[in-house]
Amino acid sequence: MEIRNFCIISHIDAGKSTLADRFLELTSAVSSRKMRPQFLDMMDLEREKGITIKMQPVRMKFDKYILNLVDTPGHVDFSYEVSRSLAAVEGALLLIDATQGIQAQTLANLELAKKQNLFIIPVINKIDLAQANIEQAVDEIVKLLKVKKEEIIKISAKNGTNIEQLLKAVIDKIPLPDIKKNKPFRALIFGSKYDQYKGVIAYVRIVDGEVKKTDRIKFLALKESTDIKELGFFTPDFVSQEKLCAGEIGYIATGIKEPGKIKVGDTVIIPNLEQIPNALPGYEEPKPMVYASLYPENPDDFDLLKDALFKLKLNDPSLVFEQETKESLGRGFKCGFLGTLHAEIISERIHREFGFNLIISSPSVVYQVDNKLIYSATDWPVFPDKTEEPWVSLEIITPNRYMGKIIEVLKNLRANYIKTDYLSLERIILVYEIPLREIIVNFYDRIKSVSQGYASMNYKFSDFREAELVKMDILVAGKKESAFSKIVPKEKAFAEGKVLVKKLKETLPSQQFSVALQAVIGANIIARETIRAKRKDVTGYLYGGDYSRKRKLLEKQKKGKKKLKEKGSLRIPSKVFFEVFKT
Ligand SMILES: Nc1nc2c(ncn2[C@@H]2O[C@H](COP(=O)(O)OP(=O)(O)OP(=O)(O)O)[C@@H](O)[C@H]2O)c(=O)[nH]1
Ligand SMILES: [Mg+2]
Repeated sequence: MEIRNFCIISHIDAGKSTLADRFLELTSAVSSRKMRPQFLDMMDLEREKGITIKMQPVRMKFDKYILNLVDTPGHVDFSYEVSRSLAAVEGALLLIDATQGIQAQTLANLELAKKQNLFIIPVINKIDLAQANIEQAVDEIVKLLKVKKEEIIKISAKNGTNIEQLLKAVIDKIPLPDIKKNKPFRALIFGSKYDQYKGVIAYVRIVDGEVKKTDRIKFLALKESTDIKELGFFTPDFVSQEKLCAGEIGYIATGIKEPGKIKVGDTVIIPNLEQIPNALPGYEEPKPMVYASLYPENPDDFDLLKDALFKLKLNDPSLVFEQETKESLGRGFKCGFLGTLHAEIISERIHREFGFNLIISSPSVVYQVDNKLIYSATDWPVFPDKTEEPWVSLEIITPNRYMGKIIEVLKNLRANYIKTDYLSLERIILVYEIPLREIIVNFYDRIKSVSQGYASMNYKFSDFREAELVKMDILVAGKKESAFSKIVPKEKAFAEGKVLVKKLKETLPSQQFSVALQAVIGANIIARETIRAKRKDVTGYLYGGDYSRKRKLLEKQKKGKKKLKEKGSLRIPSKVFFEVFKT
């Protein structure tokens, strides 16, 4: 049987997972009884949020062909998933939403696919919608990919229009895997997952030779050897087989229980072969630019947190972490993420999949102080000499008519205008450079809202530049809550301090006593708010004018409040941290 390996790439929401559904139906890979929309979004979190977070391989059969499809996420925070998927396939379907045209991640993912020399099939989706502008999308694609109009396939993934035509194009146009017979076994690990019973499961693309269930395998970079517990392919469930051959995509369950022993990007070989093959090109390590500290709400859960992070890293190699200790919070981890959605998803997964609550510190970018990288406000020196922050090059794609409003948003954000490129007569790419911290929280939502959902953005790290930065601390009832500490540009300190204490006031539940909220820089208070005491009506049941008894009760309440305050028994619920960081 002949093999075709391909993935679907696009901007978020263009309909990749919906298209995968139609392929699964057409090839009868999933029974109609089990079918549900976005079938490959198997995590609860993916279904709730309506977005793909993990890439998902699945094997289908059509005529005499084996088709391995990899569905990928579209959100920029998960682009490492896309780049890993691309190394396992020979071709990509580049999906363009007909109501949106080319979007920022269309360009970014296309660039990744081109780097891998993949064959690209351009596809316009959502042609069923009244607001679809198919002609404009065609023009943009022709210009971008230098293809003929006729090569673009127009579909509706939702209604199932032209899906068979597309599948035939996959078979006709996407190159066969380059299989050289009789070469020693080599496979690339492009993903992995932890399973309680099967240990670490490596997702592999077999490049050369074959591997049998009974073989002993070795990971080249980490020099670890193991017997195989099980191997097979995805339907998308794991289906056990006797062997996997060159060109196939599948999994190898290793039985290894220690997560650090297997690495995505590593090459798998069979060790006792006479000739030891070379390592395959792995992946560039992702560079997290957004950092936040994670602490268990209950300090006794530290070991659970550690275990959770190691296991999640198997499923998500873009996560990085390092242990740290803070006086008020105990032991926790400084974690690096590819963006704030990534941080939110990881925290949520820890909570759900490992069952305990977390405190997360204010997400922050990486700073450079006196030529050293600083990942957390806690590590900020008292008297820094030279402070620098990361800048990115930012691309915003938008219809012309929203250009003014977008420029208005950028005006307040220390951004420098670079240039405007044209995708078509009506749509442009605005290029800016801007400090990363200005865009990690809320920025995308604002751009989306001023453009009625039509603008999209992408950014790339460019360099560190000098800036006047200071550390702002937050005192809650006089006590420093280091999870709220933040590095801010000096010129913005007042404004940001004010917003932060106000937000805290809105989100912190009121207490028996009044609570002062202060933003400070060193010894200077730059903003303050007070949460008024919640006065429980201890006198309510008294009738008439028994004034002395009433006073006595109030006195007693006052004393109680004082006691509470002295003990500092104010507990900040973890949801307050998430709320506050959305400012
Ligand atoms: N009208 C219409 N809606 C579609 C079509 N294809 C997908 N959608 C809708 O578009 C939304 C996003 O679809 P998904 O399949 O989740 O998109 P995706 O590209 O997988 O999204 P991410 O994985 O998060 O990047 C859903 O509400 C789909 O129902 C289509 O052909 N026509
Ligand atoms: Mg999806």
